Amino acid sequence: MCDTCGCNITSGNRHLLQPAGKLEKTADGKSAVTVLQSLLSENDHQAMHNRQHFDKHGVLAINLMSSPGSGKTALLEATIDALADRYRIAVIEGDLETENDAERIRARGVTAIQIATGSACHLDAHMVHDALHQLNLADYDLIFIENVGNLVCPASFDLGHHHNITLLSVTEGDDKPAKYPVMFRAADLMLLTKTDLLAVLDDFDPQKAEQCLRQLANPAPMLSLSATRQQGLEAWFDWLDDAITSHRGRLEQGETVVPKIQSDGARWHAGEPAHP
Ligand SMILES: Nc1nc2c(ncn2[C@@H]2O[C@H](COP(=O)(O)OP(=O)(O)OP(=O)(O)O)[C@@H](O)[C@H]2O)c(=O)[nH]1
Ligand SMILES: [Zn+2]
Ligand SMILES: [Zn+2]
Ligand SMILES: [Zn+2]
Repeated sequence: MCDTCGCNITSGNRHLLQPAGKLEKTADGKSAVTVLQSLLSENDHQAMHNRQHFDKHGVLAINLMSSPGSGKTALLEATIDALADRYRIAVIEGDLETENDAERIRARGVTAIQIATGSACHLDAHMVHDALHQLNLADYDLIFIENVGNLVCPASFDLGHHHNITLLSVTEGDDKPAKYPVMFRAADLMLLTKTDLLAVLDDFDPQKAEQCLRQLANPAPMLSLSATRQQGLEAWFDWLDDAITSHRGRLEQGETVVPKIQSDGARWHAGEPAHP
């Protein structure tokens, strides 16, 4: 459980806690809560730095979040197949272990950097910084960051990206936004995935899924698609076109956009009780 696991101590920021590290415990002792909160604030600094890297090169960075297996990599495969001629795309992949997803992306002819988080259930800004320094950002228009499959923690960490997209596959149940509000509140776009399976599911109601999103006071659009059957992809591509055009417009005005970060999840990571 994230209220006690300290899962925001990762290989990217552990040095801050070590002897002579910025957040090393003082002799009188800092509480674990203070240390974990300080780690989140260090993460925010790093994220700002990452966003400056992206913005300097006119790159739009998108964070994909969802449960394990809801179709993030399949969506990226279909998107690359359709848009690799229109945009220069790279992918940063986060999983606990394996290069599997990065290999699937590379098989499409696109550069992919795999981050193995080990035990951490989310990506953080330090890990993404290591990955983006392995890319020549001038070579790309669009960078997707596929976060670790987890419906809570990834929404608590700014990675330096611009937009959050939350996927909900139809096999997960239409009440997921109500039950796991943290990630769905953070979404700039909700993608209902694997809709080809609706024909064999008798209890998933897309309207109810959208209602649950609205009950979180999130006005983000919901798009329905099937990546493997190539259905509903045009509306998703249109959304991406608009997002890239808007981002370029903002950059010309010297502006950027910061994604929504959900402090509920941060509260759990900071070691406070989830149910006061
Ligand atoms: N029927 C159907 N299956 C799909 C669709 N998209 C993905 N799948 C299947 O769902 C499984 C998981 O898909 P992935 O794309 O690997 O899911 P993921 O979200 O990247 O998974 P993690 O990275 O492990 O979190 C695979 O067997 C896919 O073939 C879809 O649109 N329709
Ligand atoms: Zn966690
Ligand atoms: Zn994946
Ligand atoms: Zn840097």
